[in-house]
Amino acid sequence: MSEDDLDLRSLSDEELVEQMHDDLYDGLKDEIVEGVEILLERGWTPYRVLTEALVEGMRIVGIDFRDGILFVPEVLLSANAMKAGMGLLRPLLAETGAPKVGKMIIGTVKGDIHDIGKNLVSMMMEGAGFEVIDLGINNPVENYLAAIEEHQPDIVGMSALLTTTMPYMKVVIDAMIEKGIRDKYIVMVGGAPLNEEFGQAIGADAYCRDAAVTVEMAKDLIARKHNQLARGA
Ligand code: B12
Repeated sequence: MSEDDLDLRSLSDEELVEQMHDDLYDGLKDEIVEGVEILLERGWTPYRVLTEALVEGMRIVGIDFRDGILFVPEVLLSANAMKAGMGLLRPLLAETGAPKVGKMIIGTVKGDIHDIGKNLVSMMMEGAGFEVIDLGINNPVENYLAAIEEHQPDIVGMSALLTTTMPYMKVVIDAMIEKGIRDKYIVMVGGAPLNEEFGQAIGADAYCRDAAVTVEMAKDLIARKHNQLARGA
């Protein structure tokens, strides 16, 4: 590959973003980090870099993975490159200085190791002023229950990217019901194979298709919860 001698700085914004999609596809971590740095230097907002350069690049990777053109080892490299880019953006997105609007615990459910979407949701929620406790991947129901007890969050978030792991979300919600604590918390779920209908069927308060919608929905649900509490008091 002659990518090495390509000077990313000589590219226009549009060319650079296109090059970053290619670099993400090829799992080139250093190039992704450099691309993110350049776009930020050029005055792009962290959110714009995230959505237009990284998330869009990962969308393209996802299509070729689905179609059998890319395989797990390659996608893992892409995911690592994406994470390196996200690492640079995280502190910038969280830098709002706003008072904390609520607390969320979030984790990927048992059997599932996908965490890019969950990490993105965490970043955007932090950026919107939420305190986020990230439980990581492959979480059995016990982890959620322990974290709920320890952190007393406003929101319990679950992520699943596999059709085989998404039913596990109901296991967690049912365990909350059994313990008599379900109604104390807002349960939000997400992940590519989910939809609104699924969210309702398992008894979640909300399904959100992406991180931006999650932030808006979370604010809305917290406000509603506060109103309810105020009325009840
Ligand atoms: C990257 C990736 C991987 C990486 C994961 C690396 C990592 N650290 O995450 C690796 C290579 C490890 C991997 C492994 C596997 N993968 Co995979 N993977 C993907 C891929 C290409 C992209 C996922 C991604 O990161 N998307 C980008 C993020 C930003 O989007 P997102 O996750 O959807 O998140 C957004 C929303 O969903 C939402 N959201 C997400 N979580 C939450 C949580 C809450 C609370 C809320 C409100 C919102 C929310 O907001 C997010 C941000 O906007 C998808 C393809 C796809 N189209 O999704 C396949 C995909 C999910 N994988 C798939 C498969 C089959 C697998 C494997 C089984 C492959 C194998 N044969 O081993 C393994 C499973 C391993 C396991 N046990 O989990 C299938 C699933 C098919 C199915 N119907 O179940 C997919 C759909 C690919 C395909 N079409 O075949 N994978």
